[in-house]
Amino acid sequence: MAGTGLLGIIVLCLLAFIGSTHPQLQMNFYAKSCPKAEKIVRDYVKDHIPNAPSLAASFIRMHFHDCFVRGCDASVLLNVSSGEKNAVPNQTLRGFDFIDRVKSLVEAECPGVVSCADILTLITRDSVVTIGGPFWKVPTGRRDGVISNVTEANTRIPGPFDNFTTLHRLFSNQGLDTKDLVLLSGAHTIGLAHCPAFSRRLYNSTAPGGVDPTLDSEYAANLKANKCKTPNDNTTKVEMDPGSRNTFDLSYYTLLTKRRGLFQSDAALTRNSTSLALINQLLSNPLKFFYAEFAKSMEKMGRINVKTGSEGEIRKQCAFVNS
Ligand code: HEM
Ligand SMILES: *[C@@H]1O[C@H](CO)[C@@H](O)[C@H](O)[C@H]1NC(C)=O
Ligand SMILES: *[C@@H]1O[C@H](CO)[C@@H](O)[C@H](O)[C@H]1NC(C)=O
Ligand SMILES: *[C@@H]1O[C@H](CO)[C@@H](O)[C@H](O)[C@H]1NC(C)=O
Ligand SMILES: *[C@@H]1O[C@H](CO)[C@@H](O)[C@H](O)[C@H]1NC(C)=O
Ligand SMILES: *[C@@H]1O[C@H](CO)[C@@H](O)[C@H](O)[C@H]1NC(C)=O
Ligand SMILES: *[C@@H]1O[C@H](CO)[C@@H](O)[C@H](O)[C@H]1NC(C)=O
Ligand SMILES: CC(=O)N[C@H]1CO[C@H](CO)[C@@H](O)[C@@H]1O
Repeated sequence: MAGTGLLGIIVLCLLAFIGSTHPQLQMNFYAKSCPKAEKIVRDYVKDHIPNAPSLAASFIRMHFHDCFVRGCDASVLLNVSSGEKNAVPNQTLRGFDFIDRVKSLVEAECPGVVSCADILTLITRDSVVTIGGPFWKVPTGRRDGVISNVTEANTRIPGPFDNFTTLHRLFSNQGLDTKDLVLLSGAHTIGLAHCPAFSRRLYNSTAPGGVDPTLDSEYAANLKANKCKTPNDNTTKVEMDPGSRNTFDLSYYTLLTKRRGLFQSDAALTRNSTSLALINQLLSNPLKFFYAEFAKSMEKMGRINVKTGSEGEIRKQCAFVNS
């Protein structure tokens, strides 16, 4: 009898342990509940991104913004009047309609099963792979949040004028370290930026001529002559990695070492010795080393404060919480 009692206690402890464990993301979480989900996403991306490769940049940035505010829970996709989309850093995001189309296809296959948070994470990875960039594993099982708060987005997402200390603090708040900061910033090897993100470096520095002395003077002159021709041009877009904005290569890091990083936040990465050493390490290794390290940091970012199990919900439409 004593044996049964002990067994009972062990079983109870095990049950309590399982109950208290926060469910983890897992590979192919939808294998039983919606076996075609990941393939539907992948096929749509493979069919459509080649005609719109610049969306890959928008998606990886959107995923980053999502994860930095209340975890990777698709809160960035919500259309609410004071939501994250309204935050300053969000005003230049594109591709919401693309996500809505993928969600509709997945909903048609298995209604109410696959989260928008997972769909955004998968679209991001598949888009980057489609433009020839790195592959990373995307375990799934994220659930969607119901809160999107513009103030939180503005305070948690780093900005282009932030110094190294601030960047380090904002990443550290998310459980990301200096290595993650350097690697994930490498996403600036693709995509575009609007002039207001950097034109104060061209016009508004206290140095003579108004040009930020930490920016290569030839590059600055070129940007002023051909791109951001006035201090308040809000519409012109500039390649962050000129000449290879759809190619996921190492040239972003090369530019940093030539003082041609576009934002103050890019330039800041060369000003801390730990961070600079990481940049040099990436540059002295083959591209596949960067890809492998980038993959690890992306996987880590994709796990930030995820909602799992019974937390949150599975949204029916990515732009709205379920009523
Ligand atoms: C380290 C702090 C970061 C800062 C301060 C920052 C800031 C910015 C800014 C200001 C833009 C230009 C937006 C515009 O004017 O349209 C931008 C673009 C972009 N960012 Fe970042 N970013 C950071 C980190 C990241 C990370 C971690 C990722 C992804 C892993 C990322 C991916 C991108 C991409 C791909 C674009 C181009 C978007 C497009 O072409 O639509 N950034 N970033
Ligand atoms: C959500 O808002 C965006 C613009 O902010 C718009 O393009 C999109 O159509 C809206 N989505 C829905 C489902 O209303
Ligand atoms: C948004 O977040 C801020 C900062 O956490 C908080 O002060 C504010 O009350 C929140 N707004 C809403 C509408 O929840
Ligand atoms: C970095 O920026 C923050 C916020 O603007 C400021 O308080 C801090 O003094 C700056 N740190 C350095 C080392 O410049
Ligand atoms: C330019 O600098 C002045 C004074 O430092 C500041 O008031 C103004 O807001 C700055 N403008 C821009 C676009 O950064
Ligand atoms: C650009 O945006 C700034 C700040 O929102 C505004 O003050 C300025 O008038 C705008 N410039 C143009 C040309 O629209
Ligand atoms: C570089 O940043 C790290 C944080 O990543 C900090 O501990 C270190 O003191 C910084 N080094 C210098 C030289 O500023
Ligand atoms: C893409 C997107 O949703 N952009 C929104 C960002 O915030 C501004 C200001 O509220 C909105 O007008 C945009 O629609």
